[in-house]
Parts: sequence; C-alpha cells; structure tokens
Amino acid sequence: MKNNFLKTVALFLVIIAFSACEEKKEIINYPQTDLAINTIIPKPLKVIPTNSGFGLDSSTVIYTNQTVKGFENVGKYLAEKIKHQINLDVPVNTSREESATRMIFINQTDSLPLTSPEAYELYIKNDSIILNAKNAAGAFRGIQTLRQLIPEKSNDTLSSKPMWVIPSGKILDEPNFSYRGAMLDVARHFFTVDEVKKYIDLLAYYKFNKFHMHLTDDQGWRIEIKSWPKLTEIGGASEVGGGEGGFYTQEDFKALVAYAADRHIEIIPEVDLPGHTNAASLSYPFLHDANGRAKTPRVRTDMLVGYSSFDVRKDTVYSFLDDVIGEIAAISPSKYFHIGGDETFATTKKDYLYFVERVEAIVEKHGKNVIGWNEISQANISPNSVHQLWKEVHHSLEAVKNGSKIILSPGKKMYLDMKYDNDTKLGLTWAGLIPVDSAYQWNPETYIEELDKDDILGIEAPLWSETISNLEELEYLAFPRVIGYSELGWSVQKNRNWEDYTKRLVGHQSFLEKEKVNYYPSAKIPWN
Ligand code: NAG
Repeated sequence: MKNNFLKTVALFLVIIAFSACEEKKEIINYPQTDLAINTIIPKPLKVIPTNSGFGLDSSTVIYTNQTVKGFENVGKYLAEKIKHQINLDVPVNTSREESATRMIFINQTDSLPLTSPEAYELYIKNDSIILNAKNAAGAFRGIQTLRQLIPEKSNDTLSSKPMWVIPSGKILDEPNFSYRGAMLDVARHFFTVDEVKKYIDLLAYYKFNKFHMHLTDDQGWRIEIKSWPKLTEIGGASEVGGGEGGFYTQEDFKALVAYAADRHIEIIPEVDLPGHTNAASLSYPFLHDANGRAKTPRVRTDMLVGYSSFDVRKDTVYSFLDDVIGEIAAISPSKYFHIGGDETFATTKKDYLYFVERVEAIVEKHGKNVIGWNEISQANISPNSVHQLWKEVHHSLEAVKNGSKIILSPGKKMYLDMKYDNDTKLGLTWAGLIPVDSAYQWNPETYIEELDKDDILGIEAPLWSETISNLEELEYLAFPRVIGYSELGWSVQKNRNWEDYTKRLVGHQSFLEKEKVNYYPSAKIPWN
C-alpha cells in the first residue's frame, strides 16, 4: 500500500519535471498517419487511432520502472532493438538530460481493464508513449507491438533531426490463449545454441510464450545427463542422414532457458518415452526391450518410426528415468516436463499404460506436471497432466473427460514439417500439404466441436527435423506459416481474417529480410 503510494508520488514528480520542460519542445506538425492502418501481427484486441504521431528521435529516452522485477530489462531490450532496427541510440532510465524531449514510459500498473497476465495498454501521444502492463511479460509483449510500429524510414523534414513517426492512438491488447508455443525437433537433426536462439528471438517478436524442445529420439539424444554420460557420447553422435549430431551440455541448456526467459518464453523439455528411444537403448542396452517387438538398437540415420521400446517391466529403467528426469527438472524452471508417449507400436498397450502411470509419478516427484502426445490419455493419469493433440481426436475427448487441458497441434493444420505444396523441396506429406492460407484459416476454438474454449490451453506448432538440417531450412518451413500461428494463438477469432492478414503480412517482408530469414515466398501473399 505504502509502496504503491510512493510509486505514484514518484511518477507524478517525474511527470511534473518533464512537463516543466515543455516549452523547450519543438512544435511538430505530424503528417496524418493512421494507426488503424497498421501491420501488427498478431492483431491486437483493440486499436483506437488519434490524429497525430510520436516522433522517435535522438532526444527520446526510455523510462522504466526500476523497482518492479523485469521492467528495466524490457526497456533495455526495446533500446537494443531500436538500435538494431533504425540505428538510433535511445538511453534507458537515465536521469533526464536537457536534450531529452520525448519519453517512452514503461510502467507497472495493477489496474488494466484486461485479465491476462500478458495484457498491456499502449498510448501513443505526440510527446510521449506510455506502455502500461501488470508485469514484465505484458510489457515485453507490448514492446513487440511498438517495434512493429516504427517505420523503416525516418522523416527528415519535420525537425532538425531525423524522426521516425509512429502513428498515435491507443492499443489495448491481451492474448486469447495462455499457451502459444512452437516446438523444435533437435533430435533428428541437431541445431546449435545460436541457431535455436535466433528462432527464439523471431518467435518473441510474434509474442509466442512457449518453446518446446524435442530433445531425444531414435536418431539422437541431445542433452547431457551427468549420471549417464554415454547418452550423449554414444547417443548424441549421429543424426538423420549420417551427420555427426551433437548435444547441449547442461550449461548450454541453462543458457537457452535464460535467453528464452529474457524474452518471456518458457522452454519445455521433452524426453520421448517409451518408444522413440533407440538412441538411449544404444547407449545403455539394458534399457531395450529385448523380449518384445522392439528392434535391436543400432545407429539409426533413417526416418522410420515406431520400432523402439524401453523394457518397461524392469525397475532399473525407472531408476534411470528418475536420474534423467531429475537432472533435467533441476535445470528447467518450467512447471511442465514433456514425456512424449507417441507411436509406441513396439510396446504392448498394457505395458504402455503401466509405464505412463509410473513415469507420471516420477515427473510429479520432481515437481513438474506431465505434458504428453495424445496417446498418453489412454492411461489413468492426473488431471494436471496436459494432453497435446497431434493426431487422434478421440484421445483428446478422453483427456477432457479426465479433467485434463488440451494443447492443439493437429498434424494436418499445424505441422511445420509438412510441405507447402508438391514442389516444396523439404518436408513430409503424411498429414497433407499445408499451404500458408490453410495454416491460417481455421479456428482452434472450434477445431474439436465437443470442446469448450476453457478445455484448451492453447496451440503449438511442431517442427520435426527429419528433412531439415540447418537454420535456412528450418526458416523455410517455419516462415511465414508460424507467423500465422502467432495470430491463431494470440488474436480473438472475430479479429482474424485472411484478406486483412495477408495485407499485414506483406508489411513484415522487410523485417524478415532484415533479419535474413529464409522465408518461403508463397504465391498467395502479395509480396513486393
Ligand atoms: C510423427 C511422429 C514424429 C515425426 C513426425 C513427422 C509425432 C507426435 N510423432 O510420425 O516423431 O517426426 O510425425 O511429421 O508427431
């Protein structure tokens, strides 16, 4: 209470101090720019234009609330991106300099007329920009909107210094879904820390908040487990096509978690079990189910699925998993741990159900909730476990009956590894072709008729990597479809429309080019 009062007084004094200098400001007649004609993706909830502009120039200063956790970092991130975008230095949190006439305030407030913790409110006026958010995550989403409003070119006729004119008005915004994810398969092909960071950075620009890492599969084990070193020594040494593979040390993984967290993105680790485990069984043969249908482990560089299984009746398998899950859980702040659970054709159904229930208990013992591919909902699991739909909708109905929430990743709509069209050189086709318009034109809220919106946590776009082995190829399959998914996750249905979306997407071409994103130049988008 007292704290809030002091904060209000401090803010008031700052405002008075700045208004006192009002007379020094140049009077600028901004050209009529219209905030209503913006290219913001994902589309904000509400945009109310006014008839002026804010001139971003070398006298602009960002003022952030230093006392609230994370706000100063949001200000610094904005300054860094402005520098990168238009090569303009904007100081953060400095005591006011004489030359500073324009302010960008990033404030914490508890009184937004919106409910999401990621909500924000952006006022663009001709002498200041005020971004209000309940917490740093909301402020971070808000600065992405602001970045998208900064024009590429300055107007050099308005004042003595170059000015980048941002149209004025008010934006009220919050996400439709709390879970907006992308997944990367780093097992079929390994992607370096820097490659993953670039993808995370791009996802942050589009307000994603989850990044799921598929860390293990038949062809590779990609995360260091100190108590079981052969997992990466042997299991990490190859990949699809016979390349040398690779793995993340625990330090690498922590660095990625921190990098994502700075962008208010949570990393969710996945260890795919009990199938998709050839690399683990190759490293430690006792894990392999030698008496069942599973194929004897060997280095696998092909793209087949469904032939491996752990021996789920052995207690040593569970002590191994206790170590693995324990080590990863200790360096992973997410409340979720993804246990895979898909395509266990080499495990009997009885064994599979028994296994999922035992592994769920291990995950919970390490303080996490399970996420699993849709098959896990056949087991008797806790309602806290989250179900990720990729294929069988009837499993999703079982999951909801059990009280679980759903993440939607339907293969035929959201698999970024599906080809755009028959000529696409990369990608697969088992779930169909996914051109840019069909990726965008569907409604997650009604995808499964029987479900209520409340049953759905959100959406996630998986990118399996059997056919991609570097960042250019990753970008080619992900962009621009993943930009459309950002809008499916963030924007309310009534604000979404393909015609309007394509017009806005065209406005992102220069961003993609500046960031050297190797996007697919879909003929359906009127690119310049
Ligand atoms: C599925 C597999 C996955 C594979 C992908 C390719 C899931 C949950 N499982 O067969 O291992 O990489 O499709 O599209 O998707």
